[in-house]
Amino acid sequence: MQSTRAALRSFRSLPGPMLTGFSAATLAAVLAGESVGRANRGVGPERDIRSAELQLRVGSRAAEQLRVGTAPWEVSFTDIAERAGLNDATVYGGVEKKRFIIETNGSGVALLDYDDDGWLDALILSGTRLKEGSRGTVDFPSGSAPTNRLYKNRRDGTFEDVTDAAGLRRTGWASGVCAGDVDNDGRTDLFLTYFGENVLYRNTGGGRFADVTTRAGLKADPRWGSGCTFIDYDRDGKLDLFIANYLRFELATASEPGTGPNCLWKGIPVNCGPKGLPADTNLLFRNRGDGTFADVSEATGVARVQRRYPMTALATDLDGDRWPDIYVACDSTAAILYRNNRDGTFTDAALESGTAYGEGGNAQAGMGAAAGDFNGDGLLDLLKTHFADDIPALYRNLGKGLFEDTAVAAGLAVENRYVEWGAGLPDLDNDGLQDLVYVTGNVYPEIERLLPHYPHRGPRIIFRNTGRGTFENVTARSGDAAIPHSSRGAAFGDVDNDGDLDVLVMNMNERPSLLRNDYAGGRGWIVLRLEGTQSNRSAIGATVVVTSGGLKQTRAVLSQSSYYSHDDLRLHFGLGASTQADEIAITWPGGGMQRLTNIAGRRVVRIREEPASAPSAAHP
Ligand SMILES: [Ca+2]
Ligand SMILES: [Ca+2]
Ligand SMILES: [Ca+2]
Ligand SMILES: [Ca+2]
Repeated sequence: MQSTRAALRSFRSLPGPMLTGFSAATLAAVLAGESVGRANRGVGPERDIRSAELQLRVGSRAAEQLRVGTAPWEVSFTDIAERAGLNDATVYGGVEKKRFIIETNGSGVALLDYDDDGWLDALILSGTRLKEGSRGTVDFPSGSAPTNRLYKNRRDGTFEDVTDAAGLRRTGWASGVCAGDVDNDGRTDLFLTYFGENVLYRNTGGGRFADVTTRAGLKADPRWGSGCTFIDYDRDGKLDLFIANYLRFELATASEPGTGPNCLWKGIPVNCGPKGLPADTNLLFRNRGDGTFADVSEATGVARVQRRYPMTALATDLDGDRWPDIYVACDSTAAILYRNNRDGTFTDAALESGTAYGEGGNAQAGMGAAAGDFNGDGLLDLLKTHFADDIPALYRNLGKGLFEDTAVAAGLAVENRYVEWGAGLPDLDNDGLQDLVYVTGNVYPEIERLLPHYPHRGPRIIFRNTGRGTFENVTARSGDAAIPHSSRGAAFGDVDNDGDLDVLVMNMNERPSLLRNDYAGGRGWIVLRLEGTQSNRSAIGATVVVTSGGLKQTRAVLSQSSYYSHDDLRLHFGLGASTQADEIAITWPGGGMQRLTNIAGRRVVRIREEPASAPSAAHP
């Protein structure tokens, strides 16, 4: 960090013509990347500056090109949900008015191949609705109560509703979904959180799931489950389970809209909270390997973190020590980074890592979280979405567990009218540069009549990665992505197996959107399907660096990210002009490393963990 600061100081004193079109923060980002990357080799600030100067010469020309909007964008989305048969409207509280906070947060979605036929299936979680003027739930006619829906991919652009056949019909206030193979039998299992009782579904094969919550020892008093993620925190090859709890909420005694300082937005009466409502604590369960889990929330220090409103959870190694950490986006409070201490305990390192707050040191309303490598340096960066009047945080990974919010420098400050939810860093045009997507929707539908600047429904915001550490808002050039909805969860995966990433989106009180990517260019791609042997079989927690044509990209196999959602476990990489991945470097969740070279693209490559890569390769 010292060398970064020194380089910045020197750089700011340089004469000016090169600086046209760049903010000081952008320069800082360019420079910091250089000096941090070089720090280990003891190269001083002078060389950093020359190198940054070179980058700027190139960058200025490109910035000029961007200003006149000549850069082609070959991605367009078509919402195929209706024609594909994803027609069941989600029910989530009031449509035009939200009386209580439980009606506002909505739920996640998942893209998973539950029947292992190589085609992604779609899971959409649902809530329910309160009776008008009452605190009781609507009495839906028998068989028509809202439920989570599982749609099987028929491989022809259409889907079949298999909710009942799969045993997944369930009515309640669902929040999040996380997925992983908890019993290492090769079938992906599911955990769902609720305002109510959470559920563990074991995938029993034959297209069916069984509710094993009680047998697994996970039956508990109702709380408000929010984010969740499977994580093998002790690296024994068995997936453990982290569960976030949003806050403590009692519907029977909850305050009515407008009845206190935390029940107003811009002076207008709205549903109360989260501020003013009591916080809860988070949970961690260790997988005993016999189908049951032990509550280790206290012993691991997970429950020690208090006074937060935790939402989406994301587990991966964030500080490069090959032990998985947990990042939790928290509403209206500091985010949590549970750093894995490698001894069965966690410490909240969000503050010291730079990921607790925004650029200005302020607490933000964290909703969604995503991990990716936007600047291609081989380190996983973090994206976190927030409330209206705010922009997402883009935490650039500086290495060694340190991050810096570069959202403004990266060009994300061009839009702030919308509440931001599900998010990701997918490479939508296969150019090897990870693009940036978030979906939007206000939590106060009744506001837009009075304040049209804050619409109930918002577009899905699409930013393309320019390759220079910045993003360009291409929403208006991305087809149906711009059609407004009040969205929450979003999941990324290649639903039609044509080599580009599609997006499944949860819409409040509407059918979901299935945004088919109609990418028209011919760039290469590769999809990696990882299978752990020593490590957990679904490889949750693995990190992969793909090098192709001089570009480096990093991705992690995640159990949850975006907003309460689950992406395809297979990792997609754009290859640009290359036809192959020159190198694939995998860090398995058990800590072992594996390298493959010259792997041909335009296909799904299945990679099994080599026994030789087992935990001996890891350092403590
Ligand atoms: Ca399938
Ligand atoms: Ca399983
Ligand atoms: Ca891209
Ligand atoms: Ca596709």
